[in-house]
Amino acid sequence: MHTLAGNVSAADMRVGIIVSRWNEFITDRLLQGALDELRRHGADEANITVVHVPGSFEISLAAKAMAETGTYDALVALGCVIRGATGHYEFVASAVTNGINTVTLQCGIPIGFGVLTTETLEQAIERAGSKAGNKGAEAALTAVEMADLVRKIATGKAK
Ligand code: INI
Repeated sequence: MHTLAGNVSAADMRVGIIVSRWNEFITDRLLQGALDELRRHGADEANITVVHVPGSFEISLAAKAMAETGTYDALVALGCVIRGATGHYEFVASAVTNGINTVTLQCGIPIGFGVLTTETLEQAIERAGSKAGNKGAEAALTAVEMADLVRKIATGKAK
């Protein structure tokens, strides 16, 4: 039997982070969480690139452009869409979700999904480094694990 699973070492990973400026109070905390998690898992600072986009709607295009350079092992998408604060919540939330899914499948690159879609600002705060953890950190770690797993699947080697 062969068993393959991804490790969470970021030591040799080139990671791109796309972060939205909308609700920056929240997304900056997601970014700090992601960076902290990558550092704690051995990432080399020189191998991390942070790209800022206006809103969550723009994340997918930036992710696609980064994926197409072929210079990243993993991407992390960070944004925050709050229902109470926007009439077009559903459109922005579904566009970024579907867009990221399309990029990850079409380009074959893992993308950690750290886009908060919440009812209220309070829920967003909870997920950005308070009682519900930091979804930016979780997304970064997931992206690293998946990048390692994809490598292993491609080579058929467990290490
Ligand atoms: N973008 C977000 O990331 N979060 C939001 O809550 C939000 N609201 O409230 O509208 C939002 N809108 C901007 C959108 O992502 C685009 O940047 C904009 O529509 C221009 O394309």
